[in-house]
Amino acid sequence: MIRLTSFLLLSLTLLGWSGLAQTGDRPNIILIFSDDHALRAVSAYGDALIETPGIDRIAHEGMLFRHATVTNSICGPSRAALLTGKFSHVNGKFTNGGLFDGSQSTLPKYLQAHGYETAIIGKWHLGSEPTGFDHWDILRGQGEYFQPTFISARGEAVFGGYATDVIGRKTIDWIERQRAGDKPFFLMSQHKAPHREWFPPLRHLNLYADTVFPEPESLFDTYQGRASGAAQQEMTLARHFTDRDLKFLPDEAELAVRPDDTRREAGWRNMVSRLTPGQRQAYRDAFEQRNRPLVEGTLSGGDRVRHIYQRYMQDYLAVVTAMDENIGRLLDYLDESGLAANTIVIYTSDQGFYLGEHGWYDKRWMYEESLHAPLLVRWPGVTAPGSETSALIQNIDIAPTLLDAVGAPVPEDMQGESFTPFLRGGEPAGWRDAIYYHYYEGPPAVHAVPRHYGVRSARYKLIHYYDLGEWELFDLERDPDEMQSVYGDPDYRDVQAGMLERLQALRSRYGDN
Ligand code: SGN
Ligand code: CA
Repeated sequence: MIRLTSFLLLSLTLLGWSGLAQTGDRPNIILIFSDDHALRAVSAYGDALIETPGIDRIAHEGMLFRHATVTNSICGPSRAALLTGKFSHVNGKFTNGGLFDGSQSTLPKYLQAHGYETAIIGKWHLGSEPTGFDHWDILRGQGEYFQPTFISARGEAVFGGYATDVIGRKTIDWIERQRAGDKPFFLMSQHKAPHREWFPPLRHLNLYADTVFPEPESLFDTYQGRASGAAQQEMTLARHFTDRDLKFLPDEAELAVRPDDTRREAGWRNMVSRLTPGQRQAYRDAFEQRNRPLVEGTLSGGDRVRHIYQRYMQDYLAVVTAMDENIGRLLDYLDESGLAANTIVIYTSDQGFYLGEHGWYDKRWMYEESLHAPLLVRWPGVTAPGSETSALIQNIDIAPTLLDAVGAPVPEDMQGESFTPFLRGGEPAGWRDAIYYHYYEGPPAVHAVPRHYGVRSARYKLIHYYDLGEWELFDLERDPDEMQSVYGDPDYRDVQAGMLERLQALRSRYGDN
């Protein structure tokens, strides 16, 4: 792997160096990116709640990463980390608020300089206008599930249909008809799915209506044995799951946004008003009976939470299924068009998600479910089909990996590492033995998860909630569900000291002060 300073890179580009790289062997790259996709909702990971044959194909024909982690488990910051190959404190995108500084050097810009045609379609959610893309066609803000508004260089336009299908169609359409085609391409196909409030397409409204999903063991977590933040968050199925999440649709007369609506209420009314009256009726028909025990209050305590959990899974997983169908369709298209053999396909998400573990939905924590994201890579002729690794990977590694994979120099200031050696079947010596994490969107932001940073090794995890002055230490081998912190436990004195040292070493290595 070659590393060059960004200054040198830019100079080479200005000198027309990129124009020399006109060989035919640079593969196309398609990065399929979703929003909030938990590993337990990808069947390739095993023990999953549903089958995802489309996504699984990428694993069966490529490599599955068991420990792909994010640097900051929230939407905008994850996307910024992926684009720049840098932590939030370096790329400046700490929370979902504020704009991403698009003047920075990013993966698509480096690929452009390397002779690639670049495009992004779907959810962007970085506030500022995309830079580094020859073509961009993005959802406005969080985006809507039905009849979504897209923004492109030509302005705003509403597209009829279900967002996941629209993004799937636009993706294939760009590859087939819109791109110039005289260069290899880099395409980011980015789904809104399966983000809250998990609106399934009409064809799947009842898909899982009769399925009883297994409950996670920690569904009724009491948050003993951990720092105080775990009990004080606002993301429980029991107390914070809303009528919106259950799909209690407002009456037709209540759809218009009102002056006194909060941002969230306005967002909800906008979302619902995007459905046609017929679609809203189909929603009411599908969910009325299933929601009745909750409306009528006939359930209480654990039974009520169990019912909410099942309702949550029905919708979340139906949304995943629709996305999986579109991913399957894209892979079929690559086969039919003959592009598959010379195209790297990656599937990942901006982070994981809680599917009832600890009694929760949402993400943000450094705990396993939201720290991990699915990561599957198919690189025909290079990566062995059906291979997998447990190496500790981070989302900041994706940019250096892709540059390395196509023979482009990896800029020196990227903080991630290329994991192409794993994709080529090797086990590189000296690969990182711990990852660093920092989450910044503390209370009063939605879900009230305290700010924290931490380190995770293959076996242990140390977390510091610095606003609370509290710590947690988990032994993931003995306590994979992270139910009992052993911070301060004399049996773990040496482990704790070692992890503290590693944390400090990583903070100083990455310059997070
Ligand atoms: C919305 C959601 C939250 C979610 C954030 C961030 N509420 O505010 O539940 O945590 O987005 O999500 S909603 O009722 O409006 O859906 S992120 O993926 O964009 O980071
Ligand atoms: Ca997200």
